[in-house]
Amino acid sequence: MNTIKAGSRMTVKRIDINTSVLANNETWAKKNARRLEDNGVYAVNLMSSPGSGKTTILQHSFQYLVPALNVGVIVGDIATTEDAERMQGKGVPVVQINTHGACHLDARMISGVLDAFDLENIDLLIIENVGNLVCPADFVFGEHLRAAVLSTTEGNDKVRKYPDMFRKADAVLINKMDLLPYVDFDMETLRRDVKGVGSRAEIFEMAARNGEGVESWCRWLIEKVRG
Ligand SMILES: Nc1nc2c(ncn2[C@@H]2O[C@H](COP(=O)(O)OP(=O)(O)OP(=O)(O)O)[C@@H](O)[C@H]2O)c(=O)[nH]1
Ligand SMILES: [Mg+2]
Repeated sequence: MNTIKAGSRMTVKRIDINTSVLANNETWAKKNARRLEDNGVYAVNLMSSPGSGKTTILQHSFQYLVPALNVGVIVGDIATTEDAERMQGKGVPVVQINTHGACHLDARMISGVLDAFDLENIDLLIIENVGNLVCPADFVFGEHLRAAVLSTTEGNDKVRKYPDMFRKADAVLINKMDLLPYVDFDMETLRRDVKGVGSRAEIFEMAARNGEGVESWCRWLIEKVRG
C-alpha cells in the first residue's frame, strides 16, 4: 500500500488492487496446497488460449492416465457445462466451474469445489483453466505443475508476446501438429523462444484430435506424480 499526499491537510490512501488480489489468492493457494498434500493429491494447472485443445488433450489422455492413477478433473469456463460433458464416461469425476465473466480460475474457486471430490482416493487432479493466455498465468492454485498448451494455428510469435504463461510452465504442449503444413509455425523458432523467455519447460508435440503424441505427455506426467 502506498500513501500519497494530496494538498496540505488531506491524505489519500492508494491500495494497489492487483497486489492485494494476488496476495489474497496466494493465501487460498497455500490452504489448497496443504489440503492436497494431506491427501496425497498431485495437481496440474492446464492453461492455454481458447480453443488450443485443452479438453481434447484431456479426452485422449484418460486412456493412459486412468489405468495408472485415480484422476479427477476441474474444468473452468465462463459459461456452459460443455467441456465437462465431453469428459464424461471415462471413469473420471469432473466438476465444471462457471466463472460468469472472470477470465481465469483462482485459488478460492478451486478451494470451493475440492469437497466435491473424494480426495483421499485421487492421485492426480487436473485443472483445465479458462481459455486465456494472459490472466491465468498470475493465479496459482497450490498446484504442483503448470502446463501450457499452444496450437500451431495461433502463430509463432505467441511465446514472445505472452512470455509469462510460458516462463512459468513446466510443460509446453504444442498441439494441432497435423495442421503444421498449412500454417506459419515452426518448431525450431518455438524451442528457441521457450528458452528465450527463460523457461526450462519440457516440450511435447501432439495432434490431440487424432490422439497422436498424447501418450508421451501422459507417461511423463505419470512419472511426475509418482515422484
Ligand atoms: N486439427 C486439429 N484440431 C484440433 C486438435 N486438437 C483440438 N482440435 C480442435 O480444436 C477445437 C478446440 O478444441 P478444445 O479441446 O475444445 O480446446 P480448448 O482449449 O479446451 O478450448 P476452451 O476450453 O474453449 O478454451 C475443437 O474443434 C477440436 O476438435 C488437433 O490436434 N488438430
Ligand atoms: Mg476446453
